[in-house]
Amino acid sequence: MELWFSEYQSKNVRFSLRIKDMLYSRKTPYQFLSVFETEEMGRIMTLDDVVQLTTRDEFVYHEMISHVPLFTHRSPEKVLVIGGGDGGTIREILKHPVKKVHLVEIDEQVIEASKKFFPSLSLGFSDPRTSIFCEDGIEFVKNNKGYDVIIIDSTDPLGPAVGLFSREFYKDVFSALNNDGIMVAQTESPFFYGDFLKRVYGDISSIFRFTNIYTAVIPTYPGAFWTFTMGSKSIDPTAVDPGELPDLDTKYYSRDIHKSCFVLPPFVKNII
Ligand code: AG3
Repeated sequence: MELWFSEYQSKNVRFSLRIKDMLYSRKTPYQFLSVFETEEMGRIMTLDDVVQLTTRDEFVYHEMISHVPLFTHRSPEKVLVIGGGDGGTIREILKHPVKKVHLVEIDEQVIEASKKFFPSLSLGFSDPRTSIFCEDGIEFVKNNKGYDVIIIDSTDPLGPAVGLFSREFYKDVFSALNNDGIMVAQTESPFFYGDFLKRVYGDISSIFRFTNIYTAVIPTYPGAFWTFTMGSKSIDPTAVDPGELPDLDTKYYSRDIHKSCFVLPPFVKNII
C-alpha cells in the first residue's frame, strides 16, 4: 500500500510526498503536529498539514532567512527569532559571532518534537548564547527591546500566525529594534500569495526606511519560488558589498547569492 502526504497549495493544486513511515502525530494546544519519514525528501515536519521543513531542503530557507539580514547588519550582537521552534534558524544564526539569541516559540511541543526527531536542526538550543521563551511573539515584542536583528520565522498567514503579519506587529518590531536594526519575515510565494505580498510590503515600507524583498528556491514549499521581506531602519541593504563578507559554511547562501537574491523578476515587481 502506498501512503502519501498531500498539502493543498491552493484550492486546486496539491503537492504530495510518498511516506515511508509516520513517526509522530499529535494535537498540541495550538495546532496539529506531525513528523514523517519520506521516500525522497528525508524527514518532514508538518503543522496543520502544511509542510514546515524537510531535512533535504531546509538548508535553503534557514540559511536565507538568517544570513541575508545578519550580514546586511554586519555586527549583530543580539538577535530575536519569532517562531522557528524547529531550531533551523537558530543553528544558522549561531554561525555568526553573536552574543545573544532569543527564540520565542508559542508551541513548546514543536521544540520538543524537533529535539527528538530533528537533532541536526535543534542542536543550537543547548548553546549558551540561546534563550528559549515559550510565549506569544506578538506580546513578547511589546515588552522586550534592544535587538539588532529580528527574524520572523512563522507559519503561513492563517489561524494563530495572522497577527505576525499585521501592521501593528511590524510597528512593535520596529520599536524592539536598535537604531540600525533590521527585520526579516518569510512572506510566501508570489505565485499563490501575490495580494498578501503586496499588502505586507506596503505595511513594512510604511514603517521602515528601507524595504527589500529577496527570494530563494525551496522545492517543498508552494510555488517553490519563495520570498522574504526585509525592513531596515538605517542600513541600505543594497549598499552592502558582498565581496567583503566573511566565509561561512553554507550550501545555498553565498556572496553571489547575497547580491542576486534581491533581483526580482518583472511579475514580482509588478505585484508590489
Ligand atoms: N516556516 C514555514 C514557512 C511556511 C511554509 N508554508 C507552506 N508549506 N505552505 C517555518 C518552518 C521553518 N523554520
